[in-house]
Amino acid sequence: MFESMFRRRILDNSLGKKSRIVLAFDEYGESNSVLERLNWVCEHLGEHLACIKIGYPTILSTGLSELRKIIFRFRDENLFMADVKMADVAHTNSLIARILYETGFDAVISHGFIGYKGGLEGVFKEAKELNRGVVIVVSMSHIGSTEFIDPNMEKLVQIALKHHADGAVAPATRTQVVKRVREIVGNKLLIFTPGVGAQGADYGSGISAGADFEIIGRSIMCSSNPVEAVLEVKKKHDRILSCRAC
Ligand code: BMP
Repeated sequence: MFESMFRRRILDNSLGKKSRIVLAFDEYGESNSVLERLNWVCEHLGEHLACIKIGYPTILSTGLSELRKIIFRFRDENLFMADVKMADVAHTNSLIARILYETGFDAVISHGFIGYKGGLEGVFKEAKELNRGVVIVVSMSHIGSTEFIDPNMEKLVQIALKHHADGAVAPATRTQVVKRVREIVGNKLLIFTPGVGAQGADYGSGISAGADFEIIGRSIMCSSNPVEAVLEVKKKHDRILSCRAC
């Protein structure tokens, strides 16, 4: 199976750091304090994280040029994923993806429901040219996902597979969806599961359902001791993974 650079790097990182955690960094507010917080995360939590996912609240607070400096400072030991859930026409998606990859992001998240022709193709084109990652949302952790997205989940997974995405986002809050995605994709896609912690799913619920990674934000970032919180999650994941191996 063809292994993209992002897939290889995140799996190596995960193995080396013994971590299935993708930290959702969604800090916002005054630019310098957000940047300082990100710097702190890279220095103190980075050794325990498979990847750092940065979302709109942060990107809109800091802008890209300062963010770029931090990403470039820490990118040898850390992976960075831009969570902008693209959902535009190909030309615009292509510009957004290029700007984010040039900022140093290793992967971008895009919605799948826009379809490939004239939509997702812009993202895949940039990813291919710059050898970076694409992760497709196939189901979401909030209940509204069952209205429009989930009835099309299997088609979204097929688009991700057909165009060689690196991974899919599926909800730890509805583990039957994660299990079904795993049944369809085998080991061809990495599965990233948000919804753990602050949104109510237990630590480890995504991994137990067959996901590769859990996306976790507030329950780590808002805890009084984020390092301890990360270590607690890792312990939970270790227990589940060692049971899976027996
Ligand atoms: P938290 O653990 O604080 O709820 O953060 C979850 C993160 O995952 C947020 O960055 C959110 O935007 C993202 N996310 C989600 O919660 N549900 C989805 O279906 C897809 C996401 O990317």
